[in-house]
Amino acid sequence: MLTSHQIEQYKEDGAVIVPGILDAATCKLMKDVLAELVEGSRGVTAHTDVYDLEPGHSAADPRVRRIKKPHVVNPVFYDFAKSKVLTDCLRQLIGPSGRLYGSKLNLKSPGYGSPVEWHQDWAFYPHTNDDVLAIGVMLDDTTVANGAMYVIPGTHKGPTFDHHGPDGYFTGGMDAEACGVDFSKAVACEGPAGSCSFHHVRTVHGSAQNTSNRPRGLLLYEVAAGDAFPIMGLGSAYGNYEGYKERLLYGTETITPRFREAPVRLPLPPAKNQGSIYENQTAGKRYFGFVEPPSM
Ligand SMILES: O=C(O)CCC(=O)C(=O)O
Repeated sequence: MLTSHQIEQYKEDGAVIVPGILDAATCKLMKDVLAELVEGSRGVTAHTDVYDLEPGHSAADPRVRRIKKPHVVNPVFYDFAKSKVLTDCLRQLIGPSGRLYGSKLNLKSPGYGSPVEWHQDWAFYPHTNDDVLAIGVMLDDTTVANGAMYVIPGTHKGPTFDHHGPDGYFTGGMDAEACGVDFSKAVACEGPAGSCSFHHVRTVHGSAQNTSNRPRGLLLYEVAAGDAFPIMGLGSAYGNYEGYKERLLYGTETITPRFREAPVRLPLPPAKNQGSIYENQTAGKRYFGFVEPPSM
């Protein structure tokens, strides 16, 4: 359970970091599964439904940027999303029911793990109300050096920023110069392995390249209140209504969405570079530096 101080911080800042949520045994299991998955990526040469690859990936030197939908790939990831320790926290932050909209496991390998440009998740998946958040489960000790995610406190109460390029297409990234956000206020979500960050769906966030010699694994669960309905429809996240119902993590199902006003910009026309946020953002401007990794 979260303390009243932690709940207050989430409401005020749009993010809170809570240590000690993922137990060491489950963390090890997840990392073992992850190591096997990375090993398996030697057999692929392009992005797949499971792998998003770093530039320079090869069979000899496998470089995975993201495991897509880990909750589908191995039950250890779905089971933890449904665990009491997480759903107790979710109840306190988004209310009496919650649904897993999606999951992803972003790896930042030592030396080259890619940055993620500033964005709001809300720009990708607006809902009928904004009781929607992402949980970042830290699988490694996480600091600025190995690419901790940054959040800009208070931005969840402000506008929904433009995530489109000059040609009008969605890029999934903000123009850091034009948007007027004060990035000097960024707070790094640091913590020992097993810590979780909870960030509001409208909170501006991003992260730099990992230039350290330590990995940074961040398992992200995107969770919407059970009565927050995705404005873009069920298709891309759930497939269909059966899939939608199956992803209720806790609470009671409803077909009565709750509406609460929040500024929305649709992610349309869709990004020219499809596949993942990394691909979408290649069409936009860069804020975080990126040093091309040496290939083997
Ligand atoms: O991996 C990170 O540091 C940030 C991830 C993120 O914001 C995303 O994948 O949408």
